[in-house]
Amino acid sequence: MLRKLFTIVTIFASVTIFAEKVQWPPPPSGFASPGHNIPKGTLSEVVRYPTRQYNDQPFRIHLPPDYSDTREQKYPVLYLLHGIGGNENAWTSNAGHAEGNADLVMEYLYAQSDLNVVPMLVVMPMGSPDGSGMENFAGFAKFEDVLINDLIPYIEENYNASSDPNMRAIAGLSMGAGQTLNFGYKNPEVFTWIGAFSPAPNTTPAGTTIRDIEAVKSNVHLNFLAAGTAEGSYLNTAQTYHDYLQQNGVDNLYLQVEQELDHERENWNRQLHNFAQRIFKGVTHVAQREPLKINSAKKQKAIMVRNSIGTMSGYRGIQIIRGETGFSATKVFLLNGRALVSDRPESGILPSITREHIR
Ligand code: FER
Repeated sequence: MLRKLFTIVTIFASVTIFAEKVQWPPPPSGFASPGHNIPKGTLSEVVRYPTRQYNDQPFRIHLPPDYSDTREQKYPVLYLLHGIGGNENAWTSNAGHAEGNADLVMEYLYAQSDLNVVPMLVVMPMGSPDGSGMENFAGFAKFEDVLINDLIPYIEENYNASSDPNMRAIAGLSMGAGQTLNFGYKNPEVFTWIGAFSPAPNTTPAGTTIRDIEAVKSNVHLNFLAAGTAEGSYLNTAQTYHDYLQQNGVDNLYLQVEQELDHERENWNRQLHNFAQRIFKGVTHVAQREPLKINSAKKQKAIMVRNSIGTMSGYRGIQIIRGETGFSATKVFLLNGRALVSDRPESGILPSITREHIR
């Protein structure tokens, strides 16, 4: 009886601590407007990166004030995805009918010294690589492979960006929130901070997406869902996803409900404000951490990869982050295991992966 009571109390405590249905107040007015006396970051023009299947694809990137290409500590990266009618310009202020003002929201946040926001790169890509998403949504699904295997390696190669999964976040609005949930929870060894703002009703159910709930629990540092009370089916989608995570014991879980906000820019700017100030905190670099958990079903695959390592790249189960010529690489990580094998640039030699790395 006592034990039962203890269990109930424990469950109750963990629910109240972690699975909060939060009601953070709206940010101060001006949080998404140009600040006159605050340091500016750098918002790039459109940059194009090569993909294996879809030619060159566009993104824009926001660099924090004082970004340094040579800073020893590499920057964390937030991949920020747009809605169904958007493109690589949708999250930025000079886009006319912007869905959000990520550059201004970030600069405001950095200027609030009490918040200690971690300076980060915010990458805003086009999320439908063949443009077909508008007709049948299929294009948005194709972006998973492009994001993980083309864009992320490009960013880590061309900016002073960390390739530590603990330093990689994914977030988005509406259709981009659907992508965030579909890609993020399927790949919790790639993305470890997840934010879905007004997720689209066609988001794949959590029970279908999540392949390894234990990996989600051990890897993902922040599970953030949000929607406005005037949004109907989007709020319902956020609530349903939240409930699944909660029922399956996922903590660090938040559902932010915005009073009276609809499917609108103010809503998404607020969610970026709420999300970005909480990410990349409280984790040490992967080099100092235990390997990401990998379950036994996946171990076999990883070992197989090791045996064929000299002959391939982009193999399912392993990702070569910084390929040089041939199969030389500076960083390699198992898609299904805790990353990082070597931090040293080693020309011509792949760092060997041993059982140590995939336990
Ligand atoms: C839906 C599928 C996608 C839907 C909305 C979306 C309302 C996406 C909306 C957006 O990106 O703004 O069924 O129904």
